[in-house]
Amino acid sequence: MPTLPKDTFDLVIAANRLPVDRVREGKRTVWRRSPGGLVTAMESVMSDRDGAWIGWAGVPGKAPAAFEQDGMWLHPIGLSEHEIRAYYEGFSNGSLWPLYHDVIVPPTFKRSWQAAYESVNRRFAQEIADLAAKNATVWIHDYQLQQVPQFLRELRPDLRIGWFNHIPFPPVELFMQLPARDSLLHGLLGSDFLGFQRRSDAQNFLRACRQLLAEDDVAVRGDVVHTSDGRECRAAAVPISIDAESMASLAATPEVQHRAREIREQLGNPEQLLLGVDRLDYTKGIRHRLKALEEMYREGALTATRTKFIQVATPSRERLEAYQHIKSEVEQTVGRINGEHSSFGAPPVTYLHRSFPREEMAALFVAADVMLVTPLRDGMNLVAKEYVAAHDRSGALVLSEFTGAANELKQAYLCNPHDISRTKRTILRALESAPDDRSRRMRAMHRQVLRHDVRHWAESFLTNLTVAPDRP
Ligand code: ADQ
Repeated sequence: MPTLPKDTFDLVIAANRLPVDRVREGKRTVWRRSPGGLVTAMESVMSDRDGAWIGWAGVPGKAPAAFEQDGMWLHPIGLSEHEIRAYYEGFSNGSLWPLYHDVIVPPTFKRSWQAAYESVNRRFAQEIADLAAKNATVWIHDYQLQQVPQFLRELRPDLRIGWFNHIPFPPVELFMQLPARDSLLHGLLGSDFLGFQRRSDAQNFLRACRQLLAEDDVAVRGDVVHTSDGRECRAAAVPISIDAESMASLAATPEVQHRAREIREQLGNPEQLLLGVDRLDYTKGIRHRLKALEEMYREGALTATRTKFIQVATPSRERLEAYQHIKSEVEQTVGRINGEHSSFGAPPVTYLHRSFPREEMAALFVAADVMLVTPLRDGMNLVAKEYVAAHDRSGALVLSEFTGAANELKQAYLCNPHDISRTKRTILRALESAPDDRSRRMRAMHRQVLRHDVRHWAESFLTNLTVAPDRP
């Protein structure tokens, strides 16, 4: 069993998941770094500090021993099968996820889920308290850990505590449905700084504090909540981004460029190639997108031989009923479109329900003339930013107004995915736009994403946390 390199750390990251996956290599089980920008962002801020990351290892049972990987100290948290069902699949993804995404599907509330959420949040707080050095900085991530700041503050008042919400924070009219609403607000208020994807998310949180908490408990002034124990907690927007430079340079490699041409050839060299890439989640608007495309093929606005569509839908949360439901709906619609419009060996829609390496994702982005990002609600949407990073002048982005990304990528072809008729017109506009209009839009968005990358995000979160109002 490895020994701790030192007892405590100046920077502790806590997220539901560790940034590694357990995989089998022959007879051995090894840890492999999970793909994604969060790891890159954290690496960039951990490189000059002593950093540790606390999170669930992704498998039920006792926590494996802590270990070091890529210069990060990784400290697994154990979750029992019951806790996975109640804290993670239940309260986090059955209650909070739908509630925080505009109740696209109805949330389910169960008291036993809430109890498990609280007890897992206490465990995270205890583990952080044990690992954090005196006056250390703690960065907690996402909706699964909203009570950790308060529990941690009770254990370790010396720490500087920040929390970042990767998903939207709902309007108070929806948030107030949550039976545990006061506990969650008090939980978050244990932080010095709360980061949100959009200004409106931060405003929603502040409004919830103002309307739902007793006046002798808190006072909200501007973007700061003053608590009854004399502390201050500030809430602001710090929009997340991607490792844009690395996506841009990967997309420019001869291998990826070659693979992009090959993908188009394999599809019979269509005149136009459309692409969608999403976790298979009901928030992502995949059904609405397919409905728009189905009507366009049926009405002849799109021709199956000339315009092809690739939908990559990553498997997600497959034990939950709402996810099984969206999966079968998507599969039925793809089957219907292809059944009606395919010629031999040449379906208009290619549906890929699996994960791909980064290189293949980059090749898909490069190959696509138009990227369709149409969520009904999305905290940010990194896929939109990845597509824009992979293109500096070609390509076009159709982007839902309900994504955080729409606040920054203003030159996209913006759409309301609920309005199928206008979404169809927007897709056509993107397909038919003049090359210099596309190029002007793409250049502006490319610059924006390269300037505001994931390192910029991590640094600005930590700066906000460091300058957060001093505690008494
Ligand atoms: P997600 O809902 O997971 O994230 P998103 O922001 O689009 O959504 O990130 C998905 C990531 O997975 C992208 O980097 C994408 O390239 C990758 N990916 C998707 N399908 C893949 C596949 N088949 N193979 C390989 N990689 C694949 C949550 C919130 C978002 C917020 C992010 C970050 O819901 O709103 O943007 O966190 O804060």
